Amino acid sequence: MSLTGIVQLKSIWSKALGLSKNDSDWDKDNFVLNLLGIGLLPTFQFLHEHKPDFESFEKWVIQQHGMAIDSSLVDACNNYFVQSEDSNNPYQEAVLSADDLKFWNENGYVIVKNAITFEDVNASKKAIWDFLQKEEEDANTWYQPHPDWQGIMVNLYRHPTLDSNRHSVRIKKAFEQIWGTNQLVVTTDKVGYNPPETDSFKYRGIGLHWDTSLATPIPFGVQGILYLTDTLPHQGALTLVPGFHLIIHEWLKQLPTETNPREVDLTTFHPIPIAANAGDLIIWNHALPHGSSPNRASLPRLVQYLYWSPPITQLQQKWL
Ligand SMILES: O=C(O)CCC(=O)C(=O)O
Repeated sequence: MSLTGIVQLKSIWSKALGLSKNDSDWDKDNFVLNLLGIGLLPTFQFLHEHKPDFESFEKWVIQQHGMAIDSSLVDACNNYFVQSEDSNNPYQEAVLSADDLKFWNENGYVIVKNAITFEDVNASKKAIWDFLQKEEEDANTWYQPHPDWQGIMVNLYRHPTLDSNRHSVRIKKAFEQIWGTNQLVVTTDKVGYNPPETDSFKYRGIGLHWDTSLATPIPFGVQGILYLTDTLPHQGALTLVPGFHLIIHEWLKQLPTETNPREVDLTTFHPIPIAANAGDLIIWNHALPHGSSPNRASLPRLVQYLYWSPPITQLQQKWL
């Protein structure tokens, strides 16, 4: 008898522990773990580290979610629907203007200005600085290693203010406008820390890439990044190729069969760094080549990764 009653947890647990070879329904795993507010990556990290029996795993899931999981949430997890929202929210008005949506369609990205408040920016930055045991005002601490700082990513997933950012009504509304539905679930993803390069510290991110399979047709999908520091173009800004979503299928078709699209030099397509302010959210179409960039400014870049998408999205099963 399962402690939580959430059917998909058994499959998640058995896959992570190598007890099942079935890896076909990771979209359902993702949905259930995001709906629970736990997230796929932290869960797999826990399972790989602790190799718990199923009961201990379920106890951990319950703990992550407070002391009990509401039965309506269990139903939503089992039936792949999103629980209804509070419809009395003043921010339910459109967040993206007609011009924003036109820009989005043409360029494949859009900036949501002031997606979270100044207070939430400060609380989020403090959460990251504290977690990393570094001081914003003391550059001597910026480069000290931390086990959960890998590349430009920081394995901090859950924190009250980061959770609250995920559920910002302005952010949710912007994604609703893009997807054309309010039946969406938010990812529980990492945060990012990218300090300025020095003589002894070099940028540790990766270049332009895609996080989706390039098997065609590429289903529509989005990604998002919330800037927590004002970010200049040369301050490690997100860099992407505007408009590439409009040509990607043609581009892939004309590549010689032996060419790996992920190894093609895309600089000829004029990638641009996206400068924006602390509290701004950038949403991009996942068909755009994108990546972070070296920080050649004087202050670190702090970010939170998050996006909303429908519970079960159509994905190419084959990774190309
Ligand atoms: O941190 C960034 O600017 C880019 C992040 C990225 O490449 C990703 O989310 O896939």
